[in-house]
Amino acid sequence: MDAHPHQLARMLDELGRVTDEPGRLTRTFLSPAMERANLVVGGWMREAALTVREDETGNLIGRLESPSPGAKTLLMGSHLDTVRNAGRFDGALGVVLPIVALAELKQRGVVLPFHVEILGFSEEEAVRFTGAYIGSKAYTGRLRMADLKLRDARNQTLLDVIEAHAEKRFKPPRPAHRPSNLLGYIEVHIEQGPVLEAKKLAVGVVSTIASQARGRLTFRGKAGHAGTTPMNLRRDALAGAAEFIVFAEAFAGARPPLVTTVGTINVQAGAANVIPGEAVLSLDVRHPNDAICDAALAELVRQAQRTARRRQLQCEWQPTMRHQATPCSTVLTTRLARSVRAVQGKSLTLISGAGHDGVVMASLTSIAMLFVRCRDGLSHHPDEYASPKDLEVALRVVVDFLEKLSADYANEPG
Ligand code: HGY
Ligand code: MN
Ligand code: MN
Repeated sequence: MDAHPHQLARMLDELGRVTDEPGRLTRTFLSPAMERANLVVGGWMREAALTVREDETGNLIGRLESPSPGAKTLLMGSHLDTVRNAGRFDGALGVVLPIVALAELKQRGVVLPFHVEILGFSEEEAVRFTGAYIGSKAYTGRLRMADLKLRDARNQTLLDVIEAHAEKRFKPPRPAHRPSNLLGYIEVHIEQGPVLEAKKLAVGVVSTIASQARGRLTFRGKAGHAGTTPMNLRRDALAGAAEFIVFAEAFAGARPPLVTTVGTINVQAGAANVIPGEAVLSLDVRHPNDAICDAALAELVRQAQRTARRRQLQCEWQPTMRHQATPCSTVLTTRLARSVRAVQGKSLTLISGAGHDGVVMASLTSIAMLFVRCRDGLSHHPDEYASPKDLEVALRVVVDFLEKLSADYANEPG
């Protein structure tokens, strides 16, 4: 793995071609493409002299032992799964960049005084199973029996899928490390937003990962014949859902930086000549502040119920995910910002509207995030793009961070 400036870009291009869906990038939990991705990234980890293992939930774990056995461990990583028709940087960047950084330090003969573990989490995007963060929850010992009952579109439970993959019985694992043995977790990720581009900066650091609530809203009415049922006698579930979707958009639009998204809708009977008897939609609500996120969600659900009553529909809300706003560690983020300034001249601190594995890793250790500019702030889209130049800046920052951390650690390993 040569430290060619475009090496990182080329690796992400290659990994971006590992997909479950020919013609577009989709990798979902424990899918064939995820297995191939683990083989490709695991090979790069081995080239960088890491030992490589995969845990029962498909997390890829590369470890570089320091010569001092009693040393602490620095964790770095992100997720290797993707949304449907994804970009090639979301998640993958945070796994591949640290590998290239360690390979470069190795080439320069630098021996780190602490262990490093690079993590490729097996599921962050909640595409196959709602609830998200299966990989980092397993790694931090936060996977619960209730999670194992989640069902995918083929009605398979998470437990079935894990046991079929692991070819043995599975129960939620304990944390991979004791907090006292860890130096922290660093996640490099594209910003997936417009701020760095607007500020003409390649990289920045994250203060907080926004509060996030997700769930399912079901509107139930009465199916009927599209040709013979007068409009005033209908109880059209999809029309009720549509009225709610427009309300939710306007509600958030009037309250920035609140954001609400209806990303999926499932209509029954789903035929052109049948009045929809049921419409099930996903609702994703986010805000940097937990209380405002909670209040907004409550008002949106109340509005859905008011709309349903007026249209003689039923309406049911089922929460599927709730993550509080997650502050990054000031100490670790200050260290990271110091390296950003050393490489870029100045740093910028921003809030992450996107969720990240750091939300879960924060339950185990201090976290810090390095954001990398992406064109037009576009993500969760095949045109997602971070330039080789910006990738190189991020790589320089991480190498500088590791060098400075080793110098400090060597003096006070405590
Ligand atoms: O939805 C998110 O914020 C992340 O991309 N999973
Ligand atoms: Mn994502
Ligand atoms: Mn991501």
